[in-house]
Amino acid sequence: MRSPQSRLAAGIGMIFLAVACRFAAALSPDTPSDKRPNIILCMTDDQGWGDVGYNGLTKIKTPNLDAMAANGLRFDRFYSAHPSCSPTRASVMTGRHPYRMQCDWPGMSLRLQEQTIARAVKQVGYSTSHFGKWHLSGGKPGGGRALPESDPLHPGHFGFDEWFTVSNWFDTDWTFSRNGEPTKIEGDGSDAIMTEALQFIKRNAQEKKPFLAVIWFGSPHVPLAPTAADLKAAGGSPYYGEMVGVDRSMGALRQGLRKLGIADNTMIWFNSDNGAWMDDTVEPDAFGSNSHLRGHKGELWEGGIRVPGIIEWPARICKPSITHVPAVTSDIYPTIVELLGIKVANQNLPIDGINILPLIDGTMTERPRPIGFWHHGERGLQDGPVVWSDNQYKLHRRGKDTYELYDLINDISEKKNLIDEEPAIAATMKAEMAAWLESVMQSRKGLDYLEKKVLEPEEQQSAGKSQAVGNVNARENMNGRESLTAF
Ligand SMILES: [Ca+2]
Repeated sequence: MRSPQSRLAAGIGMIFLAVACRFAAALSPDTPSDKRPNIILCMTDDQGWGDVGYNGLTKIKTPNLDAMAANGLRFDRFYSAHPSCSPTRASVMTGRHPYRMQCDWPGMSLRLQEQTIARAVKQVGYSTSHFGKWHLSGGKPGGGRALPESDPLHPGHFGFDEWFTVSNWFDTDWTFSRNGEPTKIEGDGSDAIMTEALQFIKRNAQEKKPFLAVIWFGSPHVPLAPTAADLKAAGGSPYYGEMVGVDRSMGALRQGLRKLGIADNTMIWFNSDNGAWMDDTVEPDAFGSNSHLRGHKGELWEGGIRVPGIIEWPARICKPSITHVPAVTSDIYPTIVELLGIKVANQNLPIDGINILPLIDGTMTERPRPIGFWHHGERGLQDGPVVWSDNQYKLHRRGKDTYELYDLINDISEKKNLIDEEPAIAATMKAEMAAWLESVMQSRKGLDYLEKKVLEPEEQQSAGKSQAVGNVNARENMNGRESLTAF
């Protein structure tokens, strides 16, 4: 039995906890900068749902990701907006489905006419920086190149003050671009970008300036080239050797934040960009695990799009929990914009994501609207698979007029097609899916932009500049278009 003193101490502790939570809750454009939360968006490359200790991984331990999950909000149903790389990245940047901006495949670029999360947070005084894999500048496929200052689509053109970036994946002993300057870093690639990110974080913490750090790992994507020590720690598995580096880096980040005294009011959002890639011709699980989920990277089965997802933010998430409410990478933009009370001038609508602050606060028990997924088919977009997924049911258009329906609550592995058993549910979802597809097709033509068209690449350069200036002066420049917060 606890003594009155220890009960009193526990009570005081609870009061402090409650105060800490309220401290972060009320934000407006006038909130002083030292009270604004820092935001860190971390994303792995091709990590499967089952590639983390808390989801049953036993090949290696992931103590730091497990600790984050145990201390924050752990998503059982976090989705990448697309089953592949660049398109999901575009959704993180914009809150919109990547097909609205024709970012259809890995290696395709982001349009400068889009608003980005970096441009938005700069409007309320945030420092912004990108670290690691960018993959939104188009160009040649293959290993990540150090983007030159002359690249028209490097992160600096999308609102990032600083960048330590490569065009695509990277591994051990890699050459990154520090704001356009090639810089070779020996050792593990995840350690390299996290060391650089911590320097940016430290500088801003010392200046008491809030920041956005976007940290996009190149692991555990192929080719698999972990350090010798990480390979050994993973029992000889190159894939899991890369995951050892990711987990260690996340530990360094959490420890660094604590050391700087800013861990409490820093939101760390961690997720993967698509499910693990599988190849039936090689040893099972050589490229990761989607656990009991069907399918893999490149498919709209759950294994291609349901990924590890965690938000750790002690000042606001006072009570750690696991949520089964679906969330998606497109939610990141509207959530942060709403959190910081930003009125984005000339916001391109529609936004596909939703503000999930109520989920973070524990008051959202169901997702208010479904999530749409779309993937190119062999003969083009119209031929490709489409998914319309709500809290329970998932409608999967597998071919032109071929639909399947799954109950994700009772059939997580998508084994039983209910299309004939639930005609009313299928009909409603088909109609909603058709309307969403039509809306995406309109966006592709550029109808969401001020110019009502997609500009030519050279014209986009100046659009990017005016978009950035527009955001900086947004509070003076609101011109009557609907703001994001009204959406
Ligand atoms: Ca990927």
